[in-house]
Amino acid sequence: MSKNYMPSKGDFEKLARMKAPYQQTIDELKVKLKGIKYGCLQENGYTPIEFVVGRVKSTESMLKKAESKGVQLGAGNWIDEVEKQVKDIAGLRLVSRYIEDLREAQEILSQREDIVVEEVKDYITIPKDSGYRSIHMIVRYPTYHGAAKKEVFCEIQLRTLAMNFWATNEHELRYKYDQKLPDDMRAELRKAADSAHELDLQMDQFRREIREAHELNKQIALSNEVKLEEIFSLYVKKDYKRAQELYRHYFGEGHDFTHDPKLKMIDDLLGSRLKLMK
Ligand code: 0O2
Repeated sequence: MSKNYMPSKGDFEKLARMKAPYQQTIDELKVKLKGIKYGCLQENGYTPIEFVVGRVKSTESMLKKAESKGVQLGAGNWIDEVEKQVKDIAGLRLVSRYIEDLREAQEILSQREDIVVEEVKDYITIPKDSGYRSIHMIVRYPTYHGAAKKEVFCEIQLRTLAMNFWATNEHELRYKYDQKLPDDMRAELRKAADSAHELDLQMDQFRREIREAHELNKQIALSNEVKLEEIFSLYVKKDYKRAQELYRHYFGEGHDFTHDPKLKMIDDLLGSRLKLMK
């Protein structure tokens, strides 16, 4: 925080009021990002998003960054200036398994109508000097806080699990050493960042195979669903003989639907009734 400026009690109250729509933005966008995750899982059995976390920037960190961007704390409409200059007051982190998943998530976000992408900083293509890798998307998002509409900035960081692991460790070390990491530790961290990236590139090669397996499972589940529907419609029409024949033909005795709760329920109902019938 500024050496010369100490926010008054009134300033802290204003800053807390200013932050409220940012907290709301995080809450809303977290729900929306989880909507992408579970929608993709439902549709494809696969999601490019592993998990999402969010935070509102601490007042101290926010004022420090505002100062570094030239905001004169305490002067004129300085709180408005802080909001204009510090674009990560609301911050979300979207973590994926693979780099290609990050690109897919980035594409999905770029096409949404409820957020406007203002800027993208690609620290995967060009990592920071520390070794930090991530994609930062600065987006504009409309909140309806109270009666008024307010458009706020939000930074969405997209990281792989490996990038996130590295960044979390590095962040804590920086904190421990009060931002002044010893040179040898800085060099070791840089090496670790490159190793994490190497791992990401290796893992990307497995991604396609894993997705193909999910696609295959989806098709099997779909075709089983169609078969069960066919048997069910015969059962409803009281054509028990044909229903039994088809049931045996398609599934015999050796099928297992435990991995799919919906199919298992239908199968339990139908299978037990058909088996009881002579
Ligand atoms: P917090 O939670 O804010 O207190 P700028 O162009 O300067 O406006 P940019 O390039 O997005 O912004 O990066 P900036 O402002 O340096 O950092 C924003 C956030 O990115 C950081 O938040 C970190 O979460 C992450 N980050 C950036 N660089 C590094 C890095 O070298 N190591 C790690 N571990 N994280 C980094 P704050 O400010 O740390 O935290």
